[in-house]
Amino acid sequence: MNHNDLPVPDDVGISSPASIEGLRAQIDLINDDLIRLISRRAELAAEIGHVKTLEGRPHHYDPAREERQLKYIEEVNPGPFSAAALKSIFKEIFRASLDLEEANDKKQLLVSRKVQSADTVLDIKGVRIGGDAPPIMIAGPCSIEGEEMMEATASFLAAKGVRILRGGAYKPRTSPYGFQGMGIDGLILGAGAARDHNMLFVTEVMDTRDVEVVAEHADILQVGARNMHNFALLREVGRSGMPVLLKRGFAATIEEWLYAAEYILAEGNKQVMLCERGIRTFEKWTRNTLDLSAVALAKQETHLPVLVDVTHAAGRRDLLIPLAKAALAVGADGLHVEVHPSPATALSDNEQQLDFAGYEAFEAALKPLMGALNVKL
Ligand SMILES: [Mn+2]
Repeated sequence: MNHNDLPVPDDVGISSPASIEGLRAQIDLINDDLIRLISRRAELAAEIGHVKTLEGRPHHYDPAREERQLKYIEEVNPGPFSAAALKSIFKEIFRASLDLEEANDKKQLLVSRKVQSADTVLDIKGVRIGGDAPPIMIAGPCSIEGEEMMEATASFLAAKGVRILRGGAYKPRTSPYGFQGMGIDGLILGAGAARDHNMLFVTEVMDTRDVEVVAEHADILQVGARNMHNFALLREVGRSGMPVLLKRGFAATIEEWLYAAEYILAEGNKQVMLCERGIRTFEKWTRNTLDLSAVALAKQETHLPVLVDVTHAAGRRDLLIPLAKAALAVGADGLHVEVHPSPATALSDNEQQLDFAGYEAFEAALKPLMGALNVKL
């Protein structure tokens, strides 16, 4: 018996049945290393995801980066795996990492119900919006055009129990030659009319430079559909600490809309109302397509009040009542409708604003539904 025949310990044998155990033990150790390394890799990926979100990049998938990594893996592959096999293993790791990046990050969104399960209820000078509060009505002209028309509208709406008066002083018009609004004079008129009738005043702010002056006159700052992606403006209205009515962009996904709200909340301002106002589709018989599933989803995913602007959704008066009913049925916390003493002569949106008689019919049709919703079903 020479020394080669000496019994060897189980875990270093290579030809006895025990040697399989030995190899498996080595694999187990490698698995431990792999788990540790993959987990470390996942932590880094999640960190990258968070940075991307903070930079306003909701889409985390970066195909160019993935392509470069796969190319590198192919180049340094020592075998015995084929390049294709090794790449498919890594693709699985990439996919799991991306899922983690996105899932983790969504969990941390301040707008999410995962962060706050209870509804946010705004209380603006005693006017409650969201949660168990009855649906609210925001009404008023598209544009502020003068003192008389604002006074007439505010007086009419206040008598109807409307607590929030709208009116545009800065108008984002499709054409640069369209009526651009009265500016600061409009703010003064709108705020004055609202104050005289114990109403809140909401008006759009379009420019970061105007946030301060609009905040001086308005009770609620509106960020319009065309500015939903204006991240500097979102941050600025966030910093203002004022209640914000955030309209959904007409080509914005629900996710982009919620991220826009996140910008405001990230500045420490939780007083945000979301407002669906119709999205652009292939349909031509309506100005926009009212996306009611977005209302239901936003209610489900976020704790913020969700309103529906029926005026801009369809862009036609004959659909206002059915769309408003539908909005309340899917859980909208309020409605937004444009009312003008004389829509035919209005300087903007004259095709779709309601006159006083039209508003009376609108209100009468909705009252039973809004009344029913006063009691939490
Ligand atoms: Mn309008």
